[in-house]
Amino acid sequence: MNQFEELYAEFSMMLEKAATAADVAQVKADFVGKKGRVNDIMKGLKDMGPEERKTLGAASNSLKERIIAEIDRFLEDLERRQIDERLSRDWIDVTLSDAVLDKGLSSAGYHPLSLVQREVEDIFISMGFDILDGPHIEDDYHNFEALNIPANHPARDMQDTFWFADLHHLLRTHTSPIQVRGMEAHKPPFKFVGPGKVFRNEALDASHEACFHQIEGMMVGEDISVAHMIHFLKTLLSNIFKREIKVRLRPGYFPFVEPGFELDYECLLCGGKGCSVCKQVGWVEALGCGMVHPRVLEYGRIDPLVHNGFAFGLGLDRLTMMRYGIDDVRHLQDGDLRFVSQFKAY
Ligand code: FA5
Repeated sequence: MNQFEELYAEFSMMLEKAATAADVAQVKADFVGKKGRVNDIMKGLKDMGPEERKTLGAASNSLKERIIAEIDRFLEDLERRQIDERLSRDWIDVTLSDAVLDKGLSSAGYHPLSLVQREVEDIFISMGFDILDGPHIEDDYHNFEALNIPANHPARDMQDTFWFADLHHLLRTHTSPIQVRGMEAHKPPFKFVGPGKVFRNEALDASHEACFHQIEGMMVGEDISVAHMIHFLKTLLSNIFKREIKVRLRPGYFPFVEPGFELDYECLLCGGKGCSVCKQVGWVEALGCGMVHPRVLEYGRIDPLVHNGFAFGLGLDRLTMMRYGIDDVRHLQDGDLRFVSQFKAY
């Protein structure tokens, strides 16, 4: 019987030294494995008398059970210790400010276009506008026809379109189809803005991208006037720039508005002196706008004798450039982290 106690003591000593699960597996094999020490004793039982064999057999079985139970307990303990150790090493205090995190870990940030888009949305939300969305892949009807641009109308050439092979679907060339979808979904009075990506097969330069961003706006009700439109656009610009900036409104042609206007900013990059962004003219086109054409209201199943409204389509990339003094629209989407990481705060 002493032999069992000695074996158990030896086992305990070996187990205490085990640092990993592999060490424990080795101890287990050495003591209770097929070729282990306890089995060696059991093999010796066959040469003994029946009484002795019975007592020693029971004792070696119970030793084996004790050892296995001890190993299981040790493994559980080992796992818990390893988890505790990892937790004390790998942790992050999510309440730390950006300033502290920036010393070692980098935190995610917003793209300048998203920052400006959110600012514009917040300003319109505060004035009671809803936010609508629309698909990037549009059909001819929503992008052109319902906006009073029938097939073969020369205005289709104003925007170079990426068509799909079926010649019926296209990548939307402006956010104006959101007007059509807005009218389909809502009864007047309503007012909403709809931001998003738009696509045109354009020659690229400092102020022209092929994939850029607009935010559409539309308000329909009774007795809406150009004065309402100017009020909302002025409120937008003074909130975004937080100071008076020079703008000019001039007549502009869009088949879906009448009368139509274009609004320009004085180029904030050169102060109006002339640069590559404003093509040396001192002004940058900000948006197109006007009073919704009666035919467009009819396409939206709104009676133009009862209701009228205004709409605008604002270029978000150029607004972002003016807001942050960015001198080339192509910086916005070339994926250079050194550029985007300058804009983090909201
Ligand atoms: C339109 O897209 C009309 N849908 C706007 C509109 C809506 C008029 C509702 C009336 C009523 P335009 O093509 O001018 O219009 O584009 C509007 C604005 O998008 C421009 O003023 C400019 O700020 C911006 N923009 C146009 N083309 C580009 C481009 N290639 N890259 C970056 N911004 C552009």
